[in-house]
Amino acid sequence: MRLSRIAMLMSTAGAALAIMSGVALAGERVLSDEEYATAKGIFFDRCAGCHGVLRKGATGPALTPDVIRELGYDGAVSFITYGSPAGMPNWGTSGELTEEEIDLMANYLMVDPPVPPEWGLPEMKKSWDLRIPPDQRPTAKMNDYNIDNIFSVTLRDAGEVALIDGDTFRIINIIKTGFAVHISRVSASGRYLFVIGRDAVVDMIDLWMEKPDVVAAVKVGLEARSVETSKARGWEDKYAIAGSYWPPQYTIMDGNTLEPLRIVSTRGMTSDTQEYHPEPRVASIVASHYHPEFVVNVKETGHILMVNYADIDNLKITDISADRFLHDGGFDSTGRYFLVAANAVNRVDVVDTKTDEFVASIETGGVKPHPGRGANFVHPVYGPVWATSHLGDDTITLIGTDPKGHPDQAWKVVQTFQGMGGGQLFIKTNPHSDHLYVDAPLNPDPELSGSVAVFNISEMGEDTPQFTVLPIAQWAGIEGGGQPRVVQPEFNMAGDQVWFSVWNKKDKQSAIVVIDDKTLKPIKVIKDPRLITPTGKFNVANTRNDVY
Ligand code: DHE
Repeated sequence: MRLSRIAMLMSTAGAALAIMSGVALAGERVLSDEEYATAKGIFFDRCAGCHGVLRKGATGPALTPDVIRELGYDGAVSFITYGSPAGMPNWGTSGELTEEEIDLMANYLMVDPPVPPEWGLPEMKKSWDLRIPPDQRPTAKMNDYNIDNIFSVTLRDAGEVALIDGDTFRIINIIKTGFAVHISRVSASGRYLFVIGRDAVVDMIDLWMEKPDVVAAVKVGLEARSVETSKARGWEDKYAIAGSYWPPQYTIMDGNTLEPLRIVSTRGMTSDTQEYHPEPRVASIVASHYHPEFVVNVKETGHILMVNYADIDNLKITDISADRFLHDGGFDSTGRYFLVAANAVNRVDVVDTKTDEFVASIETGGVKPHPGRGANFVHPVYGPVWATSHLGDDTITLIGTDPKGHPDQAWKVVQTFQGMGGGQLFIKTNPHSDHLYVDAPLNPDPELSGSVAVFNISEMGEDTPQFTVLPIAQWAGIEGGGQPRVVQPEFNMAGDQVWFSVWNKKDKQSAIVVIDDKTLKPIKVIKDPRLITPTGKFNVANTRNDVY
């Protein structure tokens, strides 16, 4: 019998004992094997990302049995059903989980979490699928697409990406990828697209093929969120890297074949109290433009690792102590400084990718900063700034990013103002745009989660800027109901159109709405039965060049 299974039985037996000894909470019961497996699957799909596989907490609070028993069965059911303004989705009232499933989850959380197995080189090598070796791939672009304006659209619950031609709005191909695919990134040359699933499957898509498709795939763990490729001069397309949530590690792969080359564990001590953490997950990863380095952000322990890949057999890692619970982030407009949200402590940390030094830790003034990659623009009063929205409230924060031209404001909060409400996830602009877009897909109010706020950049002053609300979900004309959430604004290559996903449940209609950035009017609604749960969209040119 496998160890995890024994632990599971012991946990279940422990809960049974607790119930028999009279400390059972109203509604609490022992789950059957089948129910336990279902609950384990739901936890992996819906909860582990925020709360951790071992449930020790990160973006969301710890959910260890002691915490849940304190909260009580009814409290747990209520939280899961209605969510919270601090960013917990309303799984019940949105129709995502049924009452039975919520009952399962409340009971599942009363017992210790199962510990998943490790995943090393033998497992990775076994999973490695080099479908088309480099010497059998096209030697020139075989299609007429303007590949720089292709969008890779995450079809979350289908485990697919849709490649959509940004010039014609036509779907080029729907490609099977890892389960609950998360993000796409583009190689420095712009030829290859890398996609990572929550199940840690990396797919490499060749955009030069007549019909772009997967040429290699590998599974780097059991759960993951980030993938990136080498971008330093002389190292373009040489390596790819993927960060795993479980096991907590990162894997450097050959950039042409995805052959796994080096695996580095991130287990270790927290940066502040220097205590051991068994699950320091790898959150965002970006590629330095200055050195042959990847910037690897380790969530639970708060380390920013500058991983120098110049000599893959003798990796040199600069380990920068930062705040705990690092999550997502992006570069400033010059591509030199990387700003990353330490979301559970309401801070943004800055590192200099030229000197490999820690620059600042900034309290954002809001609850749980969540920038995506953030938004860079020139503020009429404060000069170059980088903006983040917040998951836990309606705050939008601008941070000065120009230490030479505006030294007094550099790495300080220069302005905060309000968006539509809590549950904001992504903020975006473009060098060609005068608009700043902020979504709120996790807001429990369907009116707000179906809209986006737009601010005029040139009208920003010292006073609080006002915003216009665009009813994107309404423009999509969704038939058949659901709670379609508007998520992740993404510009086209020219920076004159903005794409929004209208993300509905998997058995409901979803859509992509494209607006004209100047007039703020819809110019296209892309609907197709194959567009199941669209979320992130990654324009090749913007993603490749870190334009946001
Ligand atoms: Fe994401 C980026 C993790 C939930 C859509 N998400 C990221 C990154 C991380 C992350 C670490 C940064 C990757 C990088 O830059 O290398 N996301 C997590 C979670 O742990 C979390 C909170 C819970 C989970 O279970 O996964 C989570 N994310 C979501 C969603 O529910 C979203 C809204 C829909 C979906 O597709 O799953 C979602 N995450 C995104 C998107 C990005 C992202 C669209 C990339 C934004 C960008 O502009 O680069």
